[in-house]
Amino acid sequence: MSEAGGGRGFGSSVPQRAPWSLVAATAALCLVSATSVWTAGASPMSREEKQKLGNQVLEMFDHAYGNYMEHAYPADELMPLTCRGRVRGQEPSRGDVDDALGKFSLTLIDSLDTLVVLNKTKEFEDAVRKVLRDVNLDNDVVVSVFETNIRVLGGLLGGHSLAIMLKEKGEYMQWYNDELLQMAKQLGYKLLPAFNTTSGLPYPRINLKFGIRKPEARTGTETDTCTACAGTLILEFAALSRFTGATIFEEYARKALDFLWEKRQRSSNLVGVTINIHTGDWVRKDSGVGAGIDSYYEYLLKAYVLLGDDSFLERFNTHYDAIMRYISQPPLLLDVHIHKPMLNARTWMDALLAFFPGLQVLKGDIRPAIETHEMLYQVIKKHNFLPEAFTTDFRVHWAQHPLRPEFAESTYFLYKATGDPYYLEVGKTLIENLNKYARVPCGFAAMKDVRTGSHEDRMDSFFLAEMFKYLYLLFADKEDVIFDIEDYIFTTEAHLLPLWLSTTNQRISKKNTTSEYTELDDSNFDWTCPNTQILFPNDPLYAQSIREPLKNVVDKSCPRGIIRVEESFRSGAKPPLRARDFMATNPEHLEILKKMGAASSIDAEDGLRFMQEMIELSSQQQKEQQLPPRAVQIVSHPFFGRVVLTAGPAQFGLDLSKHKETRGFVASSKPYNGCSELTNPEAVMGKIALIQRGQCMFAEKARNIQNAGAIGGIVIDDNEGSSSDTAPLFQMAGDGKDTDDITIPMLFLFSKEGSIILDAIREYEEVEVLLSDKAKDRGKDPEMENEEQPSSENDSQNQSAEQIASSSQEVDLVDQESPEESSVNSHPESLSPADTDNAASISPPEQNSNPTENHETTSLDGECTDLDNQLQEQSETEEDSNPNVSWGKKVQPIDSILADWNEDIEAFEMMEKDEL
Ligand code: DMJ
Repeated sequence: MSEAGGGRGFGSSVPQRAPWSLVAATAALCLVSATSVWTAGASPMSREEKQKLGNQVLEMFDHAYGNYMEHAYPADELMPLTCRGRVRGQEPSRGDVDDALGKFSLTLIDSLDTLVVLNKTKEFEDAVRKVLRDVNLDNDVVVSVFETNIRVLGGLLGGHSLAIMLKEKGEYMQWYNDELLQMAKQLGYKLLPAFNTTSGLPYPRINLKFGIRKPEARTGTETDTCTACAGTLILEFAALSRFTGATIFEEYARKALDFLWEKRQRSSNLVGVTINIHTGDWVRKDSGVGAGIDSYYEYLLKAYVLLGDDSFLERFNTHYDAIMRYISQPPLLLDVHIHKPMLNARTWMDALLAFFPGLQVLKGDIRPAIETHEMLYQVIKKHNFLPEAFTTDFRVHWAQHPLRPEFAESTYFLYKATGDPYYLEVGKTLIENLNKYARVPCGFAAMKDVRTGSHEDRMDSFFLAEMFKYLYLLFADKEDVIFDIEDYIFTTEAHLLPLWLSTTNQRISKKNTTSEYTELDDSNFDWTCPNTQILFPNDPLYAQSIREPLKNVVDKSCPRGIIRVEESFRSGAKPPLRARDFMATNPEHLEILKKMGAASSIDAEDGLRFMQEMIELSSQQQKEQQLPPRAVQIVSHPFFGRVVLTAGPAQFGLDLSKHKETRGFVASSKPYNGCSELTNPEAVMGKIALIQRGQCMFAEKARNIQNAGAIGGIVIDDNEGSSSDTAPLFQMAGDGKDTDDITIPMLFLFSKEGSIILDAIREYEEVEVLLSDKAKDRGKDPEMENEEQPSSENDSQNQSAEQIASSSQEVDLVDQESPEESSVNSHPESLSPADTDNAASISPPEQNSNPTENHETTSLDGECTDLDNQLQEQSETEEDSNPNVSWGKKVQPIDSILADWNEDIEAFEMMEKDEL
């Protein structure tokens, strides 16, 4: 999401603009004054330091883009751990994520306008030539309409916008003759069949060659799409129409938006997450500002900015009012039910909502933007990155982080709005974390688990399209960018579209639906410009004063409903019983439970929320019982701790979550399956032995390598191509006997991760690894000690990575063995004697075996209110005196309560349906 330059002066720099409605335009003007006013607060950053950080961003971009071009292009994306291109169909399917890949050199197209923003004009010219020469948009591949629109159509249009700007300047791109626009138009026509529904909402997927519904298209039977998927088209489609004069694109995108608006839940003015594209029924009736809905709201406001159409602003304001009423629970943004908007639908937030503070800046509502951004920053400080989802008490819910740019985007806009150098420091932390934890010799790798620091072999194209733009612009002064960024609007993928499109080719008939909009009273605009007194009082510490109370919100958070519980205490009412606080042995709780659903509507509402939370909690508990992964980190040259592989633990041997990590050089055992006494004990003595999965129990392998003197073992899956990206991790089971004799740590790697170590051995012979529960020691990389001064060392690193890559395809095993020895897919070790089916190997890990998780259990301190303290103390006392009341031991009561209430839930769902 976003708006170029925070809108600083964008009205004045575009001469023939359609008249603006007050809100967005004046918000933009407010930002001008803010930027010039703020000088105090965090210490100002010198021009030199800003330039140094800007240069660091440039170097990082070169590392990401250079490795993509060298090792992956023309593939869609770079796989930075194995240093090769991701080609759909050649890698194990990752499900929906792969629908972004259309064999159209996605990363190159997504990077086009970033090259110009980063002042790499020559590289841009080369890149455009490559796109024109190499990219085929007619592949027989099924792609996501949404992703193709925002990344590919947006990328081509952003590239075209800057190509014509450069051509006009007279130096670069003189040969350019709208070729990118022609490609964009071709792609636009390819996407149009997706809109062939009675509702006008597009199908979620389309075959680039065969369209929809034909047998050879392999798509067109879908019934549902997400709201963001149907509502994030207008910027690209309108730009395409206005650039080319072909009005059909804008018409289709408008029609889809009109339909979504019609289908909003009329009493709450919220929209659900997924909708039936044929009937218009809401399929998922929860509503938030993150995954599934996010850019729908973004595009309403930006459509107004780009197209000057008041109806979009009115729709946005109506939704925004609802969001602030129900979803915003400062500093949290929590999903609610569209029909019962006082009812939270989740107890966790997703990382995509990090764009929202940036959108609030564009709207002109700075205070909640500062609050939410600060809360997110606290989460990042705890985990180095924003996990894909985290709970209301800031525990990790989904531990991945695919290098998403949303938080950097909001940081940029908040800096533009406030001029507070604090946001520059935030940006500096983001840069440091990316270099320290995500940078690998061949690019930047997504985090598989922010708790262990392990990587995923993935570098999404949006990392280049968005992250580097926002980080670079954060530190750039006007003269550091070769054009005026304020003449453009950012799409959701941060592609740049010129604001002059607002007055070009306006031939679309606009629906006059003003009478349908909710009358918003003045209070709706209290938090928006032009109320400069609220936004920018003459207090240079304004932003800081909003952040201050939230400084410890994550580390020292009160573990129960932060705001609403406090509020109910203040008002004298008893706080409702929350599922996470429920104790089956507490008579008061049982009494409350009985009352729920009976007497008053408030009780009934509490009851419904309780049930919802119970379901959520129960699935959360199941998740938490899943395995906390371990990490295998390659610490020797040239990896220096940069490559961290996701590993599964064993039920026996040294528990790495309780003990110090084990570090050592690796050696392959002979026989490689480790199923008999080792014939090369001298090679594995004092080392970490590599053993192949299969042919005997895991424990037997462990004993054999331990007897040979190994200090640890890594079992590598014999199932070629398996990877922790696509297969669930499991815990290596024992052999049913006493395994206390096994004292060394044992970890399991899937084949893909294992082959990274095997390839490294082939290349460098001496490979040292660290086995731990969380990656460490990254600071020891000599290159990173010099990272502020990018040097040719990078090149040598890249070269090493390249060498690994070139060898990676050839190597299967370091140690060849006879075909009989390496029988594939026979895994007796995974069968525990008590349970002989395969599931035995996937035994539940010890609960809370991950110290990070333990540590994350929030504890009260002075930051909590006294009442919260009392509540917590009470609950702690109860737990102390009755050890049987911990959640882990209450699984049965929860299950039975849920079973009893199943009927009620069904009734509730029916009720919701009726309301529609
Ligand atoms: C981007 O592709 C877009 O910003 C999209 O709207 C959602 N987020 C991803 C990156 O996280």
